[in-house]
Amino acid sequence: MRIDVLTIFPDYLAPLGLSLIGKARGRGLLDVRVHDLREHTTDAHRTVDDTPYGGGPGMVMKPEPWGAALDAVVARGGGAVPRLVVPGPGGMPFTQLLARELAAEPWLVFACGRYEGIDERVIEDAATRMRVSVVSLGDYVLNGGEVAALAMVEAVARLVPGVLGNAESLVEESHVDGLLEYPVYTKPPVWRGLEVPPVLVSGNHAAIREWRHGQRLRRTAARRPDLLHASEALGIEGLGTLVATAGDAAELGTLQRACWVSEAMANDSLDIPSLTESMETVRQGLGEWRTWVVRDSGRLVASVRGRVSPDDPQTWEIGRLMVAPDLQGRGIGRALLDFAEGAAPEGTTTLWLNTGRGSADNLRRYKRAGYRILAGEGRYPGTVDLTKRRRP
Ligand code: J9N
Repeated sequence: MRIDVLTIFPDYLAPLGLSLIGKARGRGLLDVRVHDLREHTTDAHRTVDDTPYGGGPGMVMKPEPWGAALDAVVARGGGAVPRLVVPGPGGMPFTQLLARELAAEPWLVFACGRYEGIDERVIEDAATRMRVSVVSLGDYVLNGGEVAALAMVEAVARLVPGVLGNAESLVEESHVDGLLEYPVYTKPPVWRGLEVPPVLVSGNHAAIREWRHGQRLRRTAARRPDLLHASEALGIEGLGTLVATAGDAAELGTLQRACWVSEAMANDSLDIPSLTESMETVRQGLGEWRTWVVRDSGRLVASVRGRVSPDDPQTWEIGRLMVAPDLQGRGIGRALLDFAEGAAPEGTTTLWLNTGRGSADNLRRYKRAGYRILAGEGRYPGTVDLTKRRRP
């Protein structure tokens, strides 16, 4: 892989001569060339910046040295065309996914800007000849693109086959399966009075696997809740404490109107209790069913309810399963269904629920969850009943 870096501070990239990247260069796996942008100036002062048109603070990098530098690099490519990466706080986020994409390219050019940025026409002009990506390392401001380029080159180069030796295994897990890594320990077994978690020296490999997975979940919830599915981040596990009360009725009524519009459309009918019932009826339902709500920062975003059937003490009825429209598709509904099933009391043998005959999405989800449609009309006109054996 070939990498060219254009900068007014070539010394900033000196670390690329060290460690594994340096060795990979020595072994011919990486061809990294750092160029001084000032070599492409034509005035005695080697000027690379000027004041911004339209006013404002700071200086802008002049287009001419950049145009000449990029032309010179591309001219030495023997007809090949590089992909241009421009570090900048306004770019697309640099992620492990983008690192993998860049690692598959034969040739990258990094254009490191300083000051308030590079004249936009440089990017516009380059884009007529090559793929250009403005890429941000994160939401903070650096003095220039050099440190960002250094980080990106390292993240990309280590993915190039052969760059990492056998000793330095490819650890990508943290940002591949979406959870942070578990904590690691080595000898001595006690250090400054702190013990290594006993499970790690137990020799019980199944227990170690489970402990590590639990640590990954805890860490991710604590440090990076944004990486967890909403169903986990919202703490569905703790739903037992979120039993709805009369104070939730207004929000529940509002949410169910929003959630059942799609059902009205799927069944070509507005005559659906969840859509039309009065707030008084919603409140009444709270007395007749056990209702659970999920709140996200105070906002009621999902709910489900369950009860032992008034007609059959062996049947656990589940109803009003709903997730706010903007949070659907994240597994919250499935988690809530699991939760409501798990709340079925000892002695019940059948799980029961009901949905519109035309509610194709619901029917698909319930079938996938193991429910089967009962023959004939459901409890309400235009609906079907579904049941599933409760696992003991
Ligand atoms: N992520 C990021 C890039 C930058 C740059 S590039 C050139 C100046 C500042 N800051 N933060």
